[in-house]
Amino acid sequence: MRITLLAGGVGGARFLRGLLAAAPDAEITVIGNTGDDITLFGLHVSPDLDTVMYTLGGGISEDQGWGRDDETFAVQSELTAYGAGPAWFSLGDRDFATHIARTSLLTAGMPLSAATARLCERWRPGVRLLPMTDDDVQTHVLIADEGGRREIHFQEWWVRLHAKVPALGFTFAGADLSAPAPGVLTAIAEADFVLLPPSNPVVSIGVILAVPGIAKAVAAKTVVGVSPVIGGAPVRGMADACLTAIGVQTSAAAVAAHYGSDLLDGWLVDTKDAAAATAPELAGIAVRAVPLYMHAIPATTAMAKAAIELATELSR
Ligand code: FO1
Repeated sequence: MRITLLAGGVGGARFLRGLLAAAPDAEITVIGNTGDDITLFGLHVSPDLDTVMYTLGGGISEDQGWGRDDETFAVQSELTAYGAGPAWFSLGDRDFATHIARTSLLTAGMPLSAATARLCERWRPGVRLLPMTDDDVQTHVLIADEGGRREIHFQEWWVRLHAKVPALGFTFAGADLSAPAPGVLTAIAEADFVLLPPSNPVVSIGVILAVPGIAKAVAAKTVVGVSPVIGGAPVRGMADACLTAIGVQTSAAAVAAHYGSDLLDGWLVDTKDAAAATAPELAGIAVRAVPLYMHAIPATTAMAKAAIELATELSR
C-alpha cells in the first residue's frame, strides 16, 4: 500500500508514528512544509522537516515536539556573549549540527530535497521525506502593532511573539514562483490515497497546497483528513489564531469546509464532534467520529487505522 501525506510539524510527526505502527508494510511518503524555514547565523533551519525526521528517527525532544533530546546550549550562550542574535529562537548544540550539515550540503550545490535525503540516511525515519519544494517559500504574517502594519517571518510571530499579536493574514512569499520538489507530484499520483494529518491547516497544510500543482494533484486522489481541532479548540499549537486570521471558525466542521469537498473525500473528527457528520457544509465529505487525542502511540495507531479504513472504503 502506498500512502502520501502532506505534513507540518508536531501534529503531523506524531500522527506518522501511529501510521507506521498501523501500516508497517506501507510505502509512506511525507511531503513536508518548508514555509517555516528560516536562515539564522547563515544556517538553513527547516523546523517541520526536522520534527518529522527527529520524531520518527528517535532523536526528538519529546516534551517540546521540536529540536533534539539531551540538548546542551554551549553554542547559543557563546553567540549571546557576542551579542549575536536572535536569542529568541532556541537552538541547541545537537540541533546546530543538523543545520550546519544541511547548510554545507546546500552550499555544495545540493537542492533541499537531496540534502534532506542525505540527513535521513542517518535518522532512517521509515518514510520518504520530501520538502514541498526546493525553492524559497517563506510564510509571513501580517500584524499591526506600535510599529504599524507590517509583515514578519512566521517564526518571529510564532516564537518571539507567541502568536499573541493578532495575525491579520498570512502570505506565502515565493510560493507563486515555486515548483514541487522532485518526486512530489509522482508520490501524490502513485499513492493509493492521500492523508492530511492533524497539522495546522493554514500555515502547514495550506502552505504546501499553495505550491503550484500540488493542490490539483491532491484533489485528483482519494483524500482523508484528520481534524486538528477537537471540541472547538486546537489540540496543540495556535491553529485557532491562524484560523481566525483567515476567517475560519475553530471547529472540526469549519476546518473541513475550509479544505472543501473538492479536496477532501473523508474527514475524521473526534467523538466530541460527531455532530459534524450531519453538518450541511460537509455535504460530499464522508465524516467518521473516532477518538482523536494522540496521547499515546496505541491511540494514534487506532486513529491511523481509522483513516486507512475510511480512505480504502472511499477509494473503492
Ligand atoms: N518553538 C518555540 O516555541 N521556541 C523556540 O525557541 C523554537 C526553536 C526551534 C528550533 C528549531 C526547530 O526546528 C524548531 C523550533 N521551534 C521553536 C518550533 C518551531 O517554531 C515549530 O516547530 C514550527 O515552526 C511550527 O510547526
